[in-house]
Amino acid sequence: MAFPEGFLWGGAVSAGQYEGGWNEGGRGPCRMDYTTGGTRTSPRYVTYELADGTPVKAGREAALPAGARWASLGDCYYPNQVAVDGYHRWREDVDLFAEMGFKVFRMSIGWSRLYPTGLEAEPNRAGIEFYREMFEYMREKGIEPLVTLMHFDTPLGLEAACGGWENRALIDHFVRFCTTCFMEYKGLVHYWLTINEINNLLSLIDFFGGGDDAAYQRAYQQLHHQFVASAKAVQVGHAIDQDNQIGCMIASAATYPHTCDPADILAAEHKRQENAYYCGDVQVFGAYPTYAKRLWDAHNAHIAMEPGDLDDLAAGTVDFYTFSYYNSNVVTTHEVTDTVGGNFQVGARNEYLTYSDWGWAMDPMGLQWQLEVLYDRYQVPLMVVENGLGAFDEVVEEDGEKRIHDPYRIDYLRQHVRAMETAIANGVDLRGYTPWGCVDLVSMGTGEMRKRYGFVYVDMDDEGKGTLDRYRKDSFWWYQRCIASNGAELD
Ligand code: P53
Repeated sequence: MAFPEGFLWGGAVSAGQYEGGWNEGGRGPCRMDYTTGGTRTSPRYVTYELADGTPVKAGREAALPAGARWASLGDCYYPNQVAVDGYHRWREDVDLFAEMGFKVFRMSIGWSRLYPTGLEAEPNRAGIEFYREMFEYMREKGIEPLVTLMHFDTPLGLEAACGGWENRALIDHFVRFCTTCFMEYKGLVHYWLTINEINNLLSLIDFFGGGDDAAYQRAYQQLHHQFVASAKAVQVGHAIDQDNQIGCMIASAATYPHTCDPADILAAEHKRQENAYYCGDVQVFGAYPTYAKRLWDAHNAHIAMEPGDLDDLAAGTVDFYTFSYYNSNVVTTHEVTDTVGGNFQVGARNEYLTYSDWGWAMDPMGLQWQLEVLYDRYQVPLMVVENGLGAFDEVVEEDGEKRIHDPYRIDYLRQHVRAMETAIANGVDLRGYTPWGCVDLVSMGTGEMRKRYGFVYVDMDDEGKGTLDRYRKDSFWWYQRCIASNGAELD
C-alpha cells in the first residue's frame, strides 16, 4: 500500500476567500474586503476615501493616509465581500466533502469574526459559535478540522491602531486570539497551522519585483514579529491541550537554476534560502539560520528584537511542516529573453514544462523533489496543504444536468498524487493532502472567480452574478475514487 493507513485526504479553503458574510455576525473588516477584483494582467487595488470624500484606488498593500477611511466605491467590485457565501452554505459544502470521502478539511478562522477590530479584550460570541457549529458538524461527518489561525486576514482595526505587523503590539493581539481558539475548540480541533504562507511577506517582494531596502527592512521586521507570535501560539496551544499538533505553513515553489553555471546554482540556492528555508528553519529549528546575516546584510536590514524573543523561538518549534505547492520557478544570473509572465514576476521560462493559463509552471516532479528535500532537512511529518490547478471551467447541460468536464484538473492532480506516492516510497513521512479551493473560491492573487480550483463548481462570476449553487465536476468523482482506494485508483 503506497499511502499509509489513515492518510489524511481532504481539501482546503481560507475564511476570506470562501466565507463572504463580511459584515455579518459582528465580523470586522480586513484588507481583503476592500480589495477589488483583478485579472492575470491587471492588478487588484484597495480603495478608500480621503477626508474630503475623494475616492482613491491604491496598491494592494498601501497604507491608509491620515484622515482617510476604507470605502467600497460604486464603480468597483469586491469579490471577497460575498466570496462563495460559505458563511451561509458551509453545511452543504461539508456534506459534499463527506460525499467525496474527506478525512480532513483545512479551513481558517477569520480573526475579525472573533475579534472585530483585533483590539477587543473579549471575543465576539457569534463568531465563536459559528466555528463551533462547523467543527461539530465536521466531526459528525468524520472529518477532522485542520485549522489555519491566520490566512492573510489581519483585522483592519489593528492596522489602524498599530500600523501592522511591523509593530510588535500585534504579537500579543494575535496570541490572545489564538488562546481563545485553543480554549474554545479544545477537543474539537487537534491540527492547527499558525500563519499561512508566512514567507510570502518576503518572497512576494521578489515575485512582484522592484523592492527597495526599505521594503526588505519592513518585511524582515514583520516576519520577526510573526515568528515570535507563532512560537508563542505554539507554546500556548501545547499548554492548553497536549494533543494539539501545531504546524507551520510555507509557500514552497520549487526553485531551479537555469543553467549549470555555478553562479546560477548558487543564485538558486540563495533564493531558496531567502524565499522558503529562512521561515521554515526558524519555525522548525527554533533559531535563525546561519545565512540569515547574509540575507539581512544584502538589504542593510536591522531587526529589532527584545530579550526573550530568541528563547520564545526555541520554545515554540512546530510539530509538523506544511506547505503549498503549485509550481516551480527558474532562477538565473544570465540575461534571458524568454521570461514567464502572470500575476507574479517569476523569472526564466522552463522549456521542459508546460504552463497553466495563469502562467504557473506545472511540475509534479518538483513536488517529489520538494517532499524529499524538505523531509531530509526537517525530519518532521509533512503535509501538502495546498496544491491544484487554477483553470477556466465550462458548464454544459447534459440530460438536464449541469456538468463540468475538467480532465485538465484530474490530470494535474493525478500526477501530483503519483509524485507524493513516489516520495513516500522513498521514505518521506507525508501525512496528508488538502488540495486548494476544493470548492471554487476567490483567487487571492487576481481576485477572480474564473480561476477555479474546485472539485465543486460554484455558480458565481467576476461581476458578482450567479446563484451560488454548487455542482459536482468530473474531478469530484475522480477524487472520490482516489480517496476510497487510498490513492490506488487514479485513472
Ligand atoms: P491564487 C502568492 C504566492 C503563492 C501562493 O493562489 C499564494 C500567493 C497569493 O496569491 O497564495 C496561496 O488564488 C494562498 C491561497 C491562494 C492560493 O495560493 O492566486 O495560500 O490563499 O488562493 C492560490 O490562484
